[in-house]
Amino acid sequence: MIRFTSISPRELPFSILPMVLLLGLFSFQICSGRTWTNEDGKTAEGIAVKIASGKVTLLLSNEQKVAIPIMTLSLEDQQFLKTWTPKPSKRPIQVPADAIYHNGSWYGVVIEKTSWRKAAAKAVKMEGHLAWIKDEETLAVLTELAGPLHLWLGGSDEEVEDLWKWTDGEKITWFNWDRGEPSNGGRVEHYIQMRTGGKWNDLSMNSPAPVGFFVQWD
Ligand SMILES: [Ca+2]
Repeated sequence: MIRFTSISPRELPFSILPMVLLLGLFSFQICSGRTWTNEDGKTAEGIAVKIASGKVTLLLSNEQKVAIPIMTLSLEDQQFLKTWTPKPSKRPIQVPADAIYHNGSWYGVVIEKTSWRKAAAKAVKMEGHLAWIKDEETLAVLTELAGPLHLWLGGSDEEVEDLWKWTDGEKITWFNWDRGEPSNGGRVEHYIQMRTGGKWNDLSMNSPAPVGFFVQWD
């Protein structure tokens, strides 16, 4: 059961209204949001900032974020989302200026030869994480971002052989392995790299092949 926070303008205290109007001058995106309706007829004002795994993340006008299964929205809202591309929110301070925005996340490349583990730690230190690729669209974005570079991604099967997970613990169900991969060469290839053309390969922790890594900020 999905419940929207009830925030219809009628229920806002009068004292808040001038503030909302004032904020409107500075935060165009929030106020240009739409009214979303769920299957129970409940409504919420907000903007969609991300679409992933069948869910849309709404930034409500009270600044709460909620992830809602798209199937539970009204047909009109579902139709709207089919032709809509999430707009970037303001670039967070920790995200480098040359990072690119896609569907609710920012992506950057760090050129530095390092082990998968150290790359993962560095990405976290940068207040992000090694990038995850969970759909075709993100693959296309990162393939272009990488150009000819071989880079680490945030996925491994180091815990259980052939049980691939992203570093958020999510089981990987969509892959883009290169031909003949994953090969688990020497039985020590447990970490995913992206090759030129966006194809994936499993490599050992200290493989010298990647020249750097992708960082993702959500
Ligand atoms: Ca391999």
